[in-house]
Amino acid sequence: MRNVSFLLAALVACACTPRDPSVDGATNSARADGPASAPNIVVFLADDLGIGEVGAWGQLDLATPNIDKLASDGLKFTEFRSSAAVCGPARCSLMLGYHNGACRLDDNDNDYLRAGDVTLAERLKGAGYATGLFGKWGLSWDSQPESWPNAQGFDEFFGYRDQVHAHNFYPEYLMSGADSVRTRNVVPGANRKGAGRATTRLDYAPTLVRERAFAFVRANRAQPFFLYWATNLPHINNEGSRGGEADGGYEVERLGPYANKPWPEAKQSYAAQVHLLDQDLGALRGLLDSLAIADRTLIVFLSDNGATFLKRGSDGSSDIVGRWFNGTLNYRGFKGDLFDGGLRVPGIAYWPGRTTPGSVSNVQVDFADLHATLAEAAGLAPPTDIVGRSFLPALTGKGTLALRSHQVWYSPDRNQSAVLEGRWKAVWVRDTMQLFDLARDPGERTDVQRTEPLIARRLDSLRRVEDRRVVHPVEARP
Ligand SMILES: [Ca+2]
Repeated sequence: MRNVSFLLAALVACACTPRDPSVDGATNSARADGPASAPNIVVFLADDLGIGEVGAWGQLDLATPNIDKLASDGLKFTEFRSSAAVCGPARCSLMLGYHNGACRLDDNDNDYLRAGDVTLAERLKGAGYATGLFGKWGLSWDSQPESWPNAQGFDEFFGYRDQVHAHNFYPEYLMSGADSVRTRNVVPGANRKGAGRATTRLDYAPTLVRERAFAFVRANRAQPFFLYWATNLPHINNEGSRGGEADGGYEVERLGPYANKPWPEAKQSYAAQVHLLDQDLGALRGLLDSLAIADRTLIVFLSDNGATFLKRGSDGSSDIVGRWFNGTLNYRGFKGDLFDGGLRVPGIAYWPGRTTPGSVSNVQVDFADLHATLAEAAGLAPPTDIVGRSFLPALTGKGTLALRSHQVWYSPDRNQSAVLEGRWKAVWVRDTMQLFDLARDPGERTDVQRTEPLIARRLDSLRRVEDRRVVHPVEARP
């Protein structure tokens, strides 16, 4: 009898062990009152927007009234960092909840998501959400259908599967699910990923993406939805910038409020892209209001990395775009760097009735933590099988924060790594460490290893532990 009981217990234990956390974990831990009480979740992710380019962070030359309004209605983060200094790995961390070294991709396009990976979309789908991705994915290879958005938890997808394709604002096609949808644009000499510079420009991709995102919201107004709006604004069209065109690769239909500014056209065009991004956010909030669902919708606004370093100037200048509007707020470095100029992003959360209007939080969090937070906001138990930790109490003021003790970053492209633990940040360039006291030196100018040897040793050992999780070790690279 004892043996039978033991066997029965073992069988029950086996039946309860989640094989696929995206389904079982979600079902087991969904709130008792079901998904009907769960908020809609919107992640509005800008592409290469610098923290200093937003009015809520002090910008005066660019107007971002809708982003600013979101911040004054909700919660503004002063220490939100991306999980990576470039697009792909940042998005990977949001989807999988790992730091970028432990994610599939620790650089753009150097890997792709696998069927067994559990994305945020899969978790939310398991909690009863309709899931839609509109804009840029960047986590797949075209040859690997298991990595495509619809195989990674998204019911609907419209936009760019490939991040290089997303450089092009007037592409000849966009992806709708697994299908290619032709536009009226003509891009002579487009590369195999659809990148290039259009000569016939009739269909502006951000407009098409917005229309599909809005259709998704309207169609799912009566049930919880997860809208991941990953716009490619205000990224540059890298290929489009190489011919010395006046817009510098910042492709807009019109210069809007910046047409009469005494700036080079490239700078005007970039400003107009930021304007469009801001308008899109405002239009989304208008739609949520008109559908009477704004009060049950959590909106998170972010950029995917720091202000860009790209040098573009139609006048032959070698401007760094991130300097046009002090996009890094004088933090050190730009996109691509693991100094704070590459990592700090404008982060805002607005959840009516939960976040306090006009509040500010200094929690040190990143995209992996957002993954855990949004899962918990959806009513799921905060995932424990990832690196990220939920900061939901920072949004709601309820519960106890249990954040990670430290954060870590890897940039194989630049041969950099970094660890942040409270006020202390270590950055390695190749194998050489620099240690900074961000409380005294937020610009990361003064190496304090000599006066703080114990802290240097501790951060070094923290990174060595994290090194063991890295998917693509530096030593293995050609
Ligand atoms: Ca980016």
